[in-house]
Amino acid sequence: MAPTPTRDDRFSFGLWTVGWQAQDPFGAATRDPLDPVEAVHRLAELGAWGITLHDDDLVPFGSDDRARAGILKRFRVALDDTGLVVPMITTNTFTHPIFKEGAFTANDREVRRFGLRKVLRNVDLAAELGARTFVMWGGREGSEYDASKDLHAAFDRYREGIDTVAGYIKDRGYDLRIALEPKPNEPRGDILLPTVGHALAFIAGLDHGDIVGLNPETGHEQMAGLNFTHGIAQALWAGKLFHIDLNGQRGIKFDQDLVFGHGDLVSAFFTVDLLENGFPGGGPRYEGPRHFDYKPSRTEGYDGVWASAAANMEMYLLLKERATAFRADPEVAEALQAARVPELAEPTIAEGETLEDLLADRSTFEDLDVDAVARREGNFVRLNQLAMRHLLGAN
Ligand code: GLT
Ligand code: MN
Ligand code: MN
Repeated sequence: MAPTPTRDDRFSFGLWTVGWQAQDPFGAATRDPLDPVEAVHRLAELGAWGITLHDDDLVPFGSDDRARAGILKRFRVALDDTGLVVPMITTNTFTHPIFKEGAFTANDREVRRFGLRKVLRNVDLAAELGARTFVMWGGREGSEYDASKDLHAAFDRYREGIDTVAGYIKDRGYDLRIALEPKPNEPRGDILLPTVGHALAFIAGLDHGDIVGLNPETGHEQMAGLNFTHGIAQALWAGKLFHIDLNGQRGIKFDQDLVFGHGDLVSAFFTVDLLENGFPGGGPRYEGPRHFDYKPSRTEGYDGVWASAAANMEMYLLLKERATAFRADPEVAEALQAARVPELAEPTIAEGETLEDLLADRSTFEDLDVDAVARREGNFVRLNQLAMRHLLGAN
């Protein structure tokens, strides 16, 4: 029996996900536009808790203030009717041709100033709708040609832009944090801040880095051949996992944005295990929304769109059940011991031990039977097979 989502699961979806009309670089849209109000109602019926959006997903680019107010009012009514919340808002700085060369790092200063104004206006909207996270995906911040960009200046301008937005959030007293979303490429040939690691290093150099963290996306790390669970683990360890974009990807290729778990299923299992059960030896936990950023396949009509939205939540809940059973299994506990997993939580230098003590401890070096220690087995494969049994429901 498939589990059913409830509000308590805190599942959220981008309006641009179910609302994607399936236009791609090779073909026109295969679906009619989706009314955002219908999206709110359908997602609520399916058991979602939140909906997220770019400014332009809801209010078409260039709308005047009156039209904007009317659209927002109608959307708010749908939220009130359904109880759906808006936990995150993001800005579109990539669709309009003005952003073809970037927003915060465009060579053209007028573009940068326009980009900042668009983002700041959207920060106000985020606060107005009660969002707690402001995602910034700089999809157009990058280049195709290395000669076209002074990279030193680009990082300066990127820092200036993010610090300006963060400073504005603080000045206005908004209860909002920025989450940067890394991606290695697409739509630009190479995008700045391509991975979780690059973004973490960038945040460390900001003036207002205390309210800037990450929104890692499963497929984006996997496009770079990286281990997504390792990426979110390091973000958590650094206290920077502010938000998450869950989806599916199969290998190093274009951004597939598949349903969560429909790409690398084994990796998805360990992602859910970390999000739901935390690190085996304790540590920071992810408390934010379980947000899906996927694209319903171009082959699907609206029946398929809603089926795929439900599939994301079902995959997550199925994996949660399996991961919980994995952690509760006494055989797994024993296999973890055999693999010395708990031992890693023990500091290498004992409490109260000095470096001089270590240097004087002949058992650590001079008298150590190096060959005997080298012969110890890892016992990792048996542990992993137990995880696979749980994943496949064979336990
Ligand atoms: C765009 C991108 C996503 C980002 C969105 C947030 S925009 O749809 O493909 O990965 O999360 O700006
Ligand atoms: Mn995303
Ligand atoms: Mn993506």
